[in-house]
Amino acid sequence: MQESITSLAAEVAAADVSSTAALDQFRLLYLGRKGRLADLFDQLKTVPAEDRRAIGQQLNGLKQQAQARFDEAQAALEAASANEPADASFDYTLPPVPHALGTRHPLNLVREQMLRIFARIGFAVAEGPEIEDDWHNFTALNFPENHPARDMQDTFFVEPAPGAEVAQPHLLRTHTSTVQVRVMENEPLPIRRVMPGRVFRNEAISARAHMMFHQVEGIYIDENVSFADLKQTIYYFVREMFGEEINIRFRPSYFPFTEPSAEIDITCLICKGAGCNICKGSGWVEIGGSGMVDPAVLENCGIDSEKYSGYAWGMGIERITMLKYQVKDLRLFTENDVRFLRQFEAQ
Ligand code: 2NL
Repeated sequence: MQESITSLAAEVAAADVSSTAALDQFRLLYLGRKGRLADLFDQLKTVPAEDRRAIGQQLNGLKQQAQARFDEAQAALEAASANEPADASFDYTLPPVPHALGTRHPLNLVREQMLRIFARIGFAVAEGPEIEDDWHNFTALNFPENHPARDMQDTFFVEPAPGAEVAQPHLLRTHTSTVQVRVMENEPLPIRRVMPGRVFRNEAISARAHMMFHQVEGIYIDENVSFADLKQTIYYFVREMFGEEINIRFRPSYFPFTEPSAEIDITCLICKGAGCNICKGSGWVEIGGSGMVDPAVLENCGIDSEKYSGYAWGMGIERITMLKYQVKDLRLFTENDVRFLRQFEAQ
């Protein structure tokens, strides 16, 4: 041990510290966590107890010596570089290289546009967790116990931490209605809110399906709310988003949480209703779903369904972005190919 310390001290004193690279090497070799000094400190425990104190002091001395050498050399190198003459061949009058700005992601552009439109008619934003429990994602929303969406094939379930006690299954939310449940449970009436956010489904990724996408859902609950109010709200949104000449159509449908329920179609943006391959000849394209909130859902969230009624809707941000910008493949939104992203509005 004694010999190792003496020889290392000699090495440290003689080591090359004349350049930044050499100094870096010095730091790694002698001072680093895996360096030679650290090795010797590790071996200290093998030294007989009666010698340990003296050897320890020597090692500390050596460490200080190495650190001092490093500090001095570093200061000397810095001083030398400050005195270096400027590169005479460099033309300081050249214009600077422009700094390329990024662009806004199309989903973000459309999300904000949607929220701005709904804000103008009184809908404030609410947000909530992406990992949810069974109650907020399914049970409160009137999904029966054996509904296929509750299957592992359709929903990502989250394993509890080892040893954790969980009262109910947890999952990645499959819709942002979870946030609407939280708002109905916690906020005073009337409620007028929109919920943007990520949702997850257990699907194979393709041009038309993804395991992660974005929704904007909305909900309005008050006394005497009717389906006519729902239609007018959606009509206003569609006109603001897509233009005056676009019409809407409600198609009867089914969702566990609304009754009655309707799919929302708009005039095909490509052929303006004449019929083309995008709308499969019908002249209409679907942008989301909607309906009157099922009284059972209101009661589940502690709202008196005799006194109050409401409407709700859900739209996919990807779907609306694809229609608006004629994006043909969902995967473009997550691949971050700058040739795609650069086509959208600058920051
Ligand atoms: C779709 C369908 C919809 C809702 C979402 C909702 C939420 C609550 C209660 C009732 Cl808390 N309804 N949301 C209603 C109807 C349709 O989304 O196809 N989305 C892309």
